[in-house]
Amino acid sequence: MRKLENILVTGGAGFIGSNFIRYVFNNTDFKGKLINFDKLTYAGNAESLADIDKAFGGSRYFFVHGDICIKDDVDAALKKYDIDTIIHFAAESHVDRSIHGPAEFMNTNIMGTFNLLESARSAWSGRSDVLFHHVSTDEVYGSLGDTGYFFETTPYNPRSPYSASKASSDHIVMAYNHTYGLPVTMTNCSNNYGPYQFPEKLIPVMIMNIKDGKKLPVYGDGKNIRDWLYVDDHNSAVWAVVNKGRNGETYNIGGENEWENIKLVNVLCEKMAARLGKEKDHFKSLIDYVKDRPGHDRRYAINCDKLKKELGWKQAFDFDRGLDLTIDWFLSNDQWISRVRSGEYRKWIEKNYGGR
Ligand code: NAD
Ligand code: TDX
Repeated sequence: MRKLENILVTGGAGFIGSNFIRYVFNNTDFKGKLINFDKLTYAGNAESLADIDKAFGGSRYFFVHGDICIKDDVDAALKKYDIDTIIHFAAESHVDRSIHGPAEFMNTNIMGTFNLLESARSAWSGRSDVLFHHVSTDEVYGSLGDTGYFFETTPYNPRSPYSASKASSDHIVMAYNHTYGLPVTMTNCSNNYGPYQFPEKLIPVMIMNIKDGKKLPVYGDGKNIRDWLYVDDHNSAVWAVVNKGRNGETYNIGGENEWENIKLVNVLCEKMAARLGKEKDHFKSLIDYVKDRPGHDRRYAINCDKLKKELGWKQAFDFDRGLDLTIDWFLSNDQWISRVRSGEYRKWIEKNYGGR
């Protein structure tokens, strides 16, 4: 039986991690303590959880400014909070950045995960009431042609520095389960979207550029396909796996919602036009086909039947509703956006931690 009393969430100040923490406090019957362990890189913004900090800070929610690559940071947090569950979101996550600067991806995603596993192995020696849950991506499976799906059994074939670093970490996690008996579960998810996504990924880039009347950069021919999932649906799946997933198993999570990039950008243009009082096609003239991403994977599509059948999970947000929620969030959170864009949010770290 899993204890699930004191949870360490790595990367909880990022896009999915911050939504996950909010989901656990607001939508589940979890009664224990949750520790958000985050380095606060460019993608980490502790302000994204101001509401949770206000409601639960110091009693059930704690923030630790730490680096998964520094063993002392991890060991100290595991000990201080008597951690029995690690949910590992922390990573360098943006494919374009991995092409321009792969080193940090290898360090954080591979060595950071290895470091966490080592700390967990020594802190939890011989225990079976603990869990290391690893959050991964569908990109480890490579790229699909016009047909077919990624299953849990699909051989790994990562093709970008980002996906190769995530694939490596997935293998190391499973090796710790097989070799040392460390209790682990893993999830491989498709493209997420929703509130608090850092404005470098496709959907927030397009929403914000439309709002500002800037060009909309579509890579290559715009016909690459992604399977989009609302972030709360990812988080309900992770919560289900952490609670009920079988030890040593991987579960695919997907939206069953495939879109060509250019079709999605057109929908965003139309939804924004409706909100900003413009003609339906007004913003489409901003679409700008630009040089393709090197090694750009053509199509991702997830089969998530295992998760549905075994754990009874299903998506709760259809794409229309999820996009409306996302657009409305970005249109009504100017302060978060301007602080993220200007770098102002980083002053929080300077004030609280002397700028480390
Ligand atoms: P993100 O880039 O928004 O957030 C990453 C977080 O990790 C940030 O808060 C950052 O400060 C933190 N972090 C980075 N390096 C760290 C370190 N060394 N020590 C501690 N914290 C560190 O990423 P995201 O989009 O929220 O993705 C979260 C996880 O989900 C990643 O593991 C990613 O691979 C995976 N994933 C993402 C998607 C997606 O569509 N965004 C899809 C599938 C899987
Ligand atoms: O400006 C853009 N123009 C464009 O055409 C951007 C930012 C992206 N794109 C294309 C590239 C992809 O085909 O849109 C698609 C989505 O791109 P991203 O938002 O960068 O996501 P992707 O590369 O698919 O990876 C995402 O999903 C899987 C996350 O960033 C990963 O962390 C996750 O593992």
